[in-house]
Amino acid sequence: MYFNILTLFPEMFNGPLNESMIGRAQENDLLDINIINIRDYASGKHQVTDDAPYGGGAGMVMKVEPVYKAWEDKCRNEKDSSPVILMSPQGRKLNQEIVKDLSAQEGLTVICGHYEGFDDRIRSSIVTDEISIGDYVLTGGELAAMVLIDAVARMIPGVLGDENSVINDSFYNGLLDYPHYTRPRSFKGMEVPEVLLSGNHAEIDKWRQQESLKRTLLRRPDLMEVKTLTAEEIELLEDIKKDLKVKKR
Ligand code: 4GX
Repeated sequence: MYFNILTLFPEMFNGPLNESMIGRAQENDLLDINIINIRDYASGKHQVTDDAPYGGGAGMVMKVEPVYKAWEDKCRNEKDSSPVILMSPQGRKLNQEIVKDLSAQEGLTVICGHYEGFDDRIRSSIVTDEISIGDYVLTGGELAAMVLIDAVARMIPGVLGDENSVINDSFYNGLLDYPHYTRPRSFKGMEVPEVLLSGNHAEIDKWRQQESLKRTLLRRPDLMEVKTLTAEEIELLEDIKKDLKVKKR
């Protein structure tokens, strides 16, 4: 899979995407990240990329032509109609379902805005999707783009060493992850749950499923409302609810 990133701050992408899993994925040619400097497409001696807003008011607006020219030169492709995503707080809020859908694409182009915003004609000319990483305001779209790339790239087969790690993810089955433990068995008086030491894999699976359900119910009840539960999960959930009532008393 490839990513084209249109940005005014190409240097920002150097660290995060060249380390760890995403770094390895690029070395192994599973992932190709093309950083495109919008400033290279700005005209005039000063290569200006922003300007004052029509109608007045504070702040600067990113000009449309440099972004359009960069996209035309490096991203427009007859063979591939990959989405052009604008990172913005006005986009649809990113979640694992969107991440999974995007990972099925051959490539993605991601536009990172700075300043107060873009000339809106960026939207009407090239943007096909607008994504927000959450309801808070960043200084630019670069960090948001890196979050998106990281989440999407790890879904590409082969990027994570162990294919199971995606299947066991938080959210993969719509529930939060269960608790994990490793050595030592005892740490400052806190013990690893007995069942995990039992070697009984049916019991271990059941415990993990139950802990996933319990965490989701207590921490993210909003996720429980949208999830369709299996008969087995409904049964486990009844036990959990009974157990929680007993503890309250
Ligand atoms: N999730 N920002 C983009 C500039 C901007 C404003 C409007 C286009 C249209 C953000 C977020 C985010 C701050 C990135 C404003 N660009 N991006 N930037 N939350 O807050 O994605």
